[in-house]
This record gives sequence, structure tokens and C-alpha cells, in this order.
Amino acid sequence: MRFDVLTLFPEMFPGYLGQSLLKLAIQRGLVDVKLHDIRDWAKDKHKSVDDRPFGGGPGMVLRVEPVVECVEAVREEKDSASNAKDSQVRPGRLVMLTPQGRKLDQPLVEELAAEERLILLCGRYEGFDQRVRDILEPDEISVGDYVLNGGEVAAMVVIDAVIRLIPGVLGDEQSSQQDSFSASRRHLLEFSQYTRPREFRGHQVPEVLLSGDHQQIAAWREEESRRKTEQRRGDLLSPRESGE
Ligand code: 6GU
Repeated sequence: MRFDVLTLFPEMFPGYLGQSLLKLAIQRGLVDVKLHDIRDWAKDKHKSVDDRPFGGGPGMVLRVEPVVECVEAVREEKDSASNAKDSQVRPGRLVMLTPQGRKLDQPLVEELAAEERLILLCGRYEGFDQRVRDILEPDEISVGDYVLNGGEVAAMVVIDAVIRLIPGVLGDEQSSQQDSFSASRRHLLEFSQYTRPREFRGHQVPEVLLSGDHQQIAAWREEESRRKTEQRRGDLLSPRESGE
């Protein structure tokens, strides 16, 4: 799967991309992340990508020309894996990261993971000139009801959640299915996990986990999940009542 990230701060990404699961997925060719600096599409000699809002007010607005031209150029780029006989351009799904977007949840992550290519457009400042939306008609996505300084961290959240669902990215194929919010367990949180030692500062590992009785262990975990979910996230057990 290919991700194109359009940002004013491409330097924010290599640290994240070079770690852990994502690093391995990139090395194995399962994931490809291309960074694009929106400033490279600035028109004037000062390379300006933002300006003061018409009508006044605080902050700066991202200008329409560099953003639209950057997206158009990236959409035209062929997939890195393409060759002479397979040079079809795949424009990809355009996602704009903004606090006004559809809130990211696991069903949306699953939807995004079904795409071959995602173009992630990160905002900064007070937001985008409205004409960016009018012209490009992106899907707007927010990662939660709070305000970040920009879409970059949100883009990393999207990439992080999506790559878990790409076959071969997780070592153990089962582990993403057992995640709290995956389709097969959508309404339950994770049960508690333990590893060695069996006792630390008087805190014991529950006896049943040491029993070797896999049926009992499964039943205990199911009950733990249910109890934890009820206690912390009752809204997941009866989602309709929470107004979601
Ligand atoms: Cl995608 N961007 C910003 N700036 N703030 C956010 C967000 C995105 N999602 C939640 N808060």
C-alpha cells in the first residue's frame, strides 16, 4: 500500500517511519511512504504557502495554489512499483487531516486499509483556503475531539492504524483481529495480560492463567474483557445510547 504525505514539515516523519513495525513493512515492500513538501509548489520568490485571511482575524491560512498544485502533481505520479507494462496511474483516495473531519474509528480505518493508495494532506495554521476543499473534494478526517497544531501527527495516527491491517505487516496474523476495536471484537476492550515474574511486590498473576486449561483461560479472558468494558466504556456495549 502506498501513502503520499503532503506537508509543510516533512522532517517530522523519518523518525516515526524508521521505527518498529513500519520500518519492517517498508523494508519488506508492503508499505511505501512518500513525503512531499507543499512549499516546493510555492509560486513566488519568498516561497509563501500561507497568507492573512480575507476579512481579518488571527492566524494564517494555507493558500489554495500551492496545495492544489501539489495534490495534482502527486496524483499524477505513478506507483513506485509500476514498470513499462504496468504503468497505470492510480490517483488514490485523498484525505485531508483537519479537526472538522469525520472522526477516525476502526470501521473507517478498515475502509482506508482497503485502498491501494492514500494521499494524506496535512494542514497547519488556521486551516486551508476553502477553495482547496471545493476543488479537490477530499475526505476530511479528524483523529478526535481536540485540537492539534497540525495534521502531521494525525497523519501518523492514520498510517499507524491502517498498516496493522495490511496482510503480512503484523508478525502474528491473528493479533489485529483480537484488537479491541476490530470487527470481530468491536464492542469489547482487551483483557489484562501478564508475563514473568509470577509475583512482583505481592502482586500475583491470576492463577487460572498458569493452569494450562485453555478453555478456562478463554472464559476468564472473555469475562475480564466484559468487566473492563462495562467499567470503562459502557458506551461500547450499548453504542446507540451514547449518541454515536
Ligand atoms: Cl486531523 N488536525 C488537527 N490540527 N487537529 C486535530 C485533528 C487533525 N484531529 C483532531 N484534532
